[in-house]
Amino acid sequence: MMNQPLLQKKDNLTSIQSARLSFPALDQSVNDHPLVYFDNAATTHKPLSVLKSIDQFYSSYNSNVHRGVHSLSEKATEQYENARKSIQGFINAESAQEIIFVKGTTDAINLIAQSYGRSNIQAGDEILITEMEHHSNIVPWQILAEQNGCKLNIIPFNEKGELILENLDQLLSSKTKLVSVVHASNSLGTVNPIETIIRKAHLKGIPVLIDAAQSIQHGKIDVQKLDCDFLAFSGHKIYGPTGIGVLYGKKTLLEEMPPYQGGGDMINYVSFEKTTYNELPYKFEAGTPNIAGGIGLGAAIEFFQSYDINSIIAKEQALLKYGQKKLLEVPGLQLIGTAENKTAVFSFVLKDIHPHDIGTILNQYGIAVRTGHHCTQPVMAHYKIPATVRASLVFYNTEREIDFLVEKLHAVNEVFK
Ligand code: C6P
Repeated sequence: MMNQPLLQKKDNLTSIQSARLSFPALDQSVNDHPLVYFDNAATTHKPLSVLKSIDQFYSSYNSNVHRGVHSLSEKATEQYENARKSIQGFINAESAQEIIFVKGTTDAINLIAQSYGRSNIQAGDEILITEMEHHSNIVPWQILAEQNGCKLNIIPFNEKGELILENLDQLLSSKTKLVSVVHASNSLGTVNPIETIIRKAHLKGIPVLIDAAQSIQHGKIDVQKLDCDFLAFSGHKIYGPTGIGVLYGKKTLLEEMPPYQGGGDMINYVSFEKTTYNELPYKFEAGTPNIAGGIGLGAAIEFFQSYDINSIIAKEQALLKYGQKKLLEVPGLQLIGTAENKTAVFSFVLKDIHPHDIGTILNQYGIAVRTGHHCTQPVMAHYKIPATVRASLVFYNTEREIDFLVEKLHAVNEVFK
């Protein structure tokens, strides 16, 4: 079945189906099979327009930003700042000053922990997170707790992988100084009702940070409508480069926060007696930034916005429904994470076969999945399993690829019979 190419290039495709053609890396064979790339939650592939934007930067106007008066530096600065404006428009931030370029989601959360956290959260105070957080929304708070004696409080989830919010009002206590929650879980796929959480936290005057690493690429995020106080995402999960991401913060909060790192570009004036800091967003962007990354992320956002978001959502949800049905045809397969509202993430275990063995066999057929704890060990502890196999899909994936995965999972079962 899979001897034909996965994509019939001459088909009369609609734009959402032909999107796949924009990704050169998808058009290759791995272990003599057409690549089936199901590791999109780890990182997505990059469209040609993103690759070209990076190439153009380095091959024609490579220069440092915010420093030179020469033409190349001016062009680099203009492109880099244009990317910031594209991101502002994309998430509907009120000002481009609220868009801080960081390395990624992890970097953004650490920035909040060390800047906002150290100046606003004290010993005995609480930070409320959920049981399904990625380690990057757990460990930065644990480091803060070691530094200042604050505590972590946890919203649990049920067997389907949905947050249990009945006790939210009690969990939001007078000690709670920040809520930091994942929008979509990377290991379960669950999409959390962040609107409710934000509304309830705000009723008690508690700010909310949203980890949008696994949601930014699957829908429309409007930070003003959500009214979140901070939001973090990584460029590489929304078709952009690695090493670049965004921290959005409300200007009033960012202005009050001390810098996280010191160095070039984040200052206004330096003397040995007193140093003053630059305005937003530069106050939080010390040193030469990832210029090519920022420009590449701008191109990725433009690429993403060139599609109708409702068509992307519809395609991904159709893949989710199809995959849920087909995967359950594999004897002994158990889906981990069956929330009503979820992204096209299939985490599963298959009998007592080790996920790494399954991943290794699938790779022989050119199928790329992730196996392990997915940096969510508390989620694995909840289900009392060490690891899962995770197939994570985006809109360039196809039902035929799911069929091929299912076919090869039957083969895995045969191997371990
Ligand atoms: N999850 C995954 O395979 P960084 O590494 O900083 O770009 O993103 C961290 C991060 C934060 N929150 C969530 C919900 C995430 O999924 C991730 C990254 C990848 O699931 C790599 S572990």
